[in-house]
Amino acid sequence: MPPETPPDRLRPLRVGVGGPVGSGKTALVAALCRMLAERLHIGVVTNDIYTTEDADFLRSQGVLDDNRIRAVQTGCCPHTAIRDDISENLEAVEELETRLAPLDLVLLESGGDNLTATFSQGLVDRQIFVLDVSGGDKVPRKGGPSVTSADLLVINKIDLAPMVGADLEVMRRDSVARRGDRAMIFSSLRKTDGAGEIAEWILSEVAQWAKPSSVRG
Ligand SMILES: Nc1nc2c(ncn2[C@@H]2O[C@H](COP(=O)(O)OP(=O)(O)OP(=O)(O)O)[C@@H](O)[C@H]2O)c(=O)[nH]1
Ligand SMILES: [Mg+2]
Repeated sequence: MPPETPPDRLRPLRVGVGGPVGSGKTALVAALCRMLAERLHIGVVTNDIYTTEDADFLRSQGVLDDNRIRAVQTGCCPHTAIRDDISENLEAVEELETRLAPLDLVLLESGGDNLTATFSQGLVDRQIFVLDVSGGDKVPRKGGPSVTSADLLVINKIDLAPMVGADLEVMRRDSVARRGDRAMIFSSLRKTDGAGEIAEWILSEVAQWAKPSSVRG
């Protein structure tokens, strides 16, 4: 059985998952739900511009009970709905948190966007930015607020690196130059355990979030 949410925190950890179109955000959310659903109570909010495609996909994969997944149709640029007018996303997150209480973790996937996209700190507590190698190994070097300041940078689809001529060492070097010692993980979500390291990162953040404030580092 997943643990009870500790009384110290009034709500679960909210983690935003952003990144360019098709980089693997939904694949990551699906993998995390599969790996963590027995240990944590999880809710998911997805964002698409015109459809409910990502929520439909997650439901079709059976990664969580259907009622734990909510779709927001932004109808506008993805970053607008996660940064400028967060009201619809906040309503969806709060509805899940109330209806499914107690939750440990809410994953909120942004619609695919560009390197300027970041989540409002009023909406999420941690941000994961997902790049993939097929955009070219120059992308971390291009920087931007997400590459620079996301709590975790994921560089996904490393199985495709030889096919697209992406040099992972260049990506690592440029990420470190932009981010210093902030977390960065390479992944291939084609592999069954491809999100293992990312799941460990989430578990550690949830544990830190749930600690009594007297011992929180
Ligand atoms: N080869 C390979 N394909 C991947 C990997 N991760 C995801 N994909 C595939 O990439 C495609 C896009 O993945 P999604 O998870 O839908 O990407 P997304 O970022 O959610 O896309 P949008 O929400 O449309 O921006 C899908 O066909 C995935 O199966 C990976 O690590 N390796
Ligand atoms: Mg998606």
